[in-house]
Amino acid sequence: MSTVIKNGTIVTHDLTYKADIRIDGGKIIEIGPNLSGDTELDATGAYVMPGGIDPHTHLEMPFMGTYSSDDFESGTRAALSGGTTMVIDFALPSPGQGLLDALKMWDNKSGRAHCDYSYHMAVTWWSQQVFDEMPEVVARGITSFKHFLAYKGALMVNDDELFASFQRLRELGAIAMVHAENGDVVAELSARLLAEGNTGPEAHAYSRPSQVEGEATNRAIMIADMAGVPLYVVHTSCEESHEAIRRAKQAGKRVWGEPLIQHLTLDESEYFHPDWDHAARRVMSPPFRNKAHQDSLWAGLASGSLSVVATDHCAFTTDQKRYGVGDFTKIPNGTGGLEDRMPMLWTHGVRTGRITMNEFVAVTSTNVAKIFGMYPRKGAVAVGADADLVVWDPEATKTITASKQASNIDYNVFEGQEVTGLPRHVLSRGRVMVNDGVFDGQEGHGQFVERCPNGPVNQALSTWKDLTAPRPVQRSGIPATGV
Ligand code: DUC
Ligand code: ZN
Ligand code: ZN
Ligand code: ZN
Repeated sequence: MSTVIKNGTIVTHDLTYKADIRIDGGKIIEIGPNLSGDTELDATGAYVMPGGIDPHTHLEMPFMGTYSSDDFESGTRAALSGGTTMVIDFALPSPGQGLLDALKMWDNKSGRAHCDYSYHMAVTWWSQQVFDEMPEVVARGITSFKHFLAYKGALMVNDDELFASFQRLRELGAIAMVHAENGDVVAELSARLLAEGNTGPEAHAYSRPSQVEGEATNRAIMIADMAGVPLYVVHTSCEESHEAIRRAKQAGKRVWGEPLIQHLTLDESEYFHPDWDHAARRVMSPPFRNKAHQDSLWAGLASGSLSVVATDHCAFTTDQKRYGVGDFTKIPNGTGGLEDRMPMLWTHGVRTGRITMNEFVAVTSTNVAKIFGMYPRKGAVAVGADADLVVWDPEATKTITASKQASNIDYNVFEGQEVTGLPRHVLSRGRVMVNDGVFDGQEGHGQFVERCPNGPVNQALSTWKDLTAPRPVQRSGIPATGV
């Protein structure tokens, strides 16, 4: 029983051409002219692209005294509704908890997913146990490990721990990831702001200036260089961080930056909105920035110095945001975006001419698959690849509104935005999950995707010297006698 997508224009990260696609057994089995199948999906006037992959979500995650309110069911329903066919979520051990124990917790939640998924493992503390459990995590196909340089006293790791973890990852052929903000400075600025009576959501932005991100990004890049591990910097939001990544790339280091659709399209003025709820709903880390930083991020996507557009989808209801009334440091950090990433990037990126269609595919899908060791099974329109596809209608429009979203929260940070470019059909391993714009998913259809270590791009940095190799001893430590 094959399915054929007919009359569309295929758009990949490097090619645009007219052809039909035949799918069977969840895979693409043929690409060519005039195909027919048992079921046909019409792609007239549409583009057929690899489904989006969002490498940065936090579904049902315990955080800041509560749980993010989208779980694997609502989160992946939101993803598919917007043309995203895979998510990589963060398995987050609480400090003191083993990595394998955290993985069990994530396995218990992810069974409800509509689309395929993987995890990154977070390293929220450092110990012999964490060191010992890392190989088994990699053996399970989880080949990327995230470190928080912020959230002091909770998730933050110090530089000695970071260096130890990075060296271990290099041995295992895994990728290091960082949330790059200087947690010590953020803690200091936050305490000062609160003492001055600056308790509202705008103080969240004051407490995390772009310098804290630039400093931490550069520090992580240098430590990764000394450890010899490739580095992926999540939610790159500012020029200082982008500059550090550009410089590293120019020096031949394997470092990638990931702007979020929120940072590309929303700015810091949101925090000065007179309505407390409006501002608090947009509190996330790093905070939204000014137009100059946004321009820097768009330039990075066009030039290739930034590689991926993600969401950091970590949604909290207004009631949850209100935990922080009177103390901005208690507002749960996070915003949603899973359903809106692709239409927002198409509208503000492709339709404005800032990026091409092929670059759109690269930054929403193919680059993610390549960096995280699952290309060409994912992120490709090619014979043998999983049939995770989106039939994209470039002229379809809607106004984004919380009342029609899949996400389990009562607002949307993009409320009222008109978008042009929407999925007509979305397929997950060949099963049609969105049909003519209507969601028709299947809870539990999603499968865990094992990823490869030592993928083609996962090599040590070009400047790497093996710091663990013995160093020559030049002379004894004792001065010669008679001097
Ligand atoms: N930033 C957020 O805003 N939410 C989740 C975690 C993070 O780093
Ligand atoms: Zn983060
Ligand atoms: Zn995150
Ligand atoms: Zn099937």
